[in-house]
Amino acid sequence: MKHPFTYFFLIFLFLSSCQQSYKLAPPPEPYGPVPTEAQLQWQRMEMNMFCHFGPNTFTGKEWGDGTEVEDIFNPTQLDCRQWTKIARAAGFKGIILTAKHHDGFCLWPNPESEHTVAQSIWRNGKGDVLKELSDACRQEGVRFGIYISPWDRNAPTYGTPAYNETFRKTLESALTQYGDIFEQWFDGANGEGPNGKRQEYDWPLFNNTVHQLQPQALIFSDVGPGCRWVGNEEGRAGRTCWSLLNTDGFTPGAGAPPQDTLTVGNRQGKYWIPAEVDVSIRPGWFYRDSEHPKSVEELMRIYYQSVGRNGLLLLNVPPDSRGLIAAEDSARLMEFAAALQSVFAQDFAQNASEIKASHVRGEKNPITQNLKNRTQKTSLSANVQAYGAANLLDTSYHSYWAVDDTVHKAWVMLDFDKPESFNRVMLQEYIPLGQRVSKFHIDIMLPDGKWRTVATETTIGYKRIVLLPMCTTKAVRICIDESLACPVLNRVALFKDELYSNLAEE
Ligand code: FUL
Repeated sequence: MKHPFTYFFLIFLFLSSCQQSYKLAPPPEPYGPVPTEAQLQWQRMEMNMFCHFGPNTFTGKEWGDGTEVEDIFNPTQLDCRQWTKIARAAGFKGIILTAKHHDGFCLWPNPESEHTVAQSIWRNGKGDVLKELSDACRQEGVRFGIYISPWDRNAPTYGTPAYNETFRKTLESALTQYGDIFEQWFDGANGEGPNGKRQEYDWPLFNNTVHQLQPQALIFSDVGPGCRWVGNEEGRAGRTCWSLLNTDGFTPGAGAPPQDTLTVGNRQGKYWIPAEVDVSIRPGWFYRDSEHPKSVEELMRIYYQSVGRNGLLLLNVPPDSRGLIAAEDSARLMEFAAALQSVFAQDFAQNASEIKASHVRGEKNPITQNLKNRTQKTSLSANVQAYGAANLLDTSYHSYWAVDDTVHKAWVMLDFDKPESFNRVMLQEYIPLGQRVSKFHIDIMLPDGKWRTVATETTIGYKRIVLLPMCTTKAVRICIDESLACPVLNRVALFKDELYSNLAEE
């Protein structure tokens, strides 16, 4: 007979193991800077449309010099509903319009300026593009944003302190008449005005005005504070792309951090300022008959290198001089949308029979979750329900796989009954808790049971789509190798791009 102490000891062990699995570990604390609710909503829009429209549409210039006569702006068939319908059908969630480009011409009757639609022949000076587009956006369920260039080659006061106040009033006029604005786009360009002088911009005044009048609007500039320029106009976020940026001591324009820093962001940066990737579907920002839209393949490359690299894609589709998006561009956008649909319609990770995690928050041992009867959750411990790797496969944004705070290296593995083929791996970090992962790799299992590494990458962020050669395998493993705090992921998905399978990480 065993010593009674042995029984006590066994009972104690049993009870403590029960406690281990039934007591829910608290969720991970946020790490570092995190997005505001508005920044999170913005990031989840993923693709927005940019519209460059104004006197340049009629003169064929990229930068008007401010001397253009107002009557040159005369779109014969303006129909903003056509723009918003196309935007929605193509999958864009918002539209940003150049309300005032560097030439100073305002697409709305701005009382602060003598160089606006009100002075033009268009609709006898009664037209207002901001009104028409904001109404069309509301009708179509697309969010509305405004680009206003502080650089003004027409304003007589440009280059004097008085201009900052004129610009503040200009903002006030644009931001108070057209409903909710989701993004205020500030161009950092700072050239000379009509009197040959440059302006010293009062950025705190401009930003405060936006914050006051449209508190939910994100301010875009080279340095944010809502979102940042990605540092190029080629449609390319960094293969490493942090949503964090150090901006103390920097300003938009010439005072911005180097462009490659904007492309990559700052690991452990001080502020959450995610990257926005602005690029034009055409060679220029404004419409020209002689130019043509990019191919679907190029648009897919841009998608993978923007949305697929933790950026938001702002694709410029410039309306023509009729005030319509050209048929060629519209057709190209529909082909692009169809290509995206063909890739992302089927997630092959959903066919997995099991998912195994090296770690699950609050659990001592690796956990395997059978995916065949996922509805039967009752047999799972509270921790596995809350933090298990099966959460990576549901489409609920707020459920995630998490590990203990001390664990910074961990893997998840998907097992299939029969081999699956895929060439795109989509990963998402649960960014409401911060951006954490700084290095990961992907392995596939070879027929002999050995693992082969098919990708080694760095950041994930809101979304990372890794481009692989076509893989056919019965098991795939995502290994987090380095993370600034315990990794927290909310999605793993596997897709097949057969049309543009030649696109690779570069
Ligand atoms: C730049 C401008 O100079 C271009 O004309 C264009 O508007 C682009 C989006 O931003 O800074």
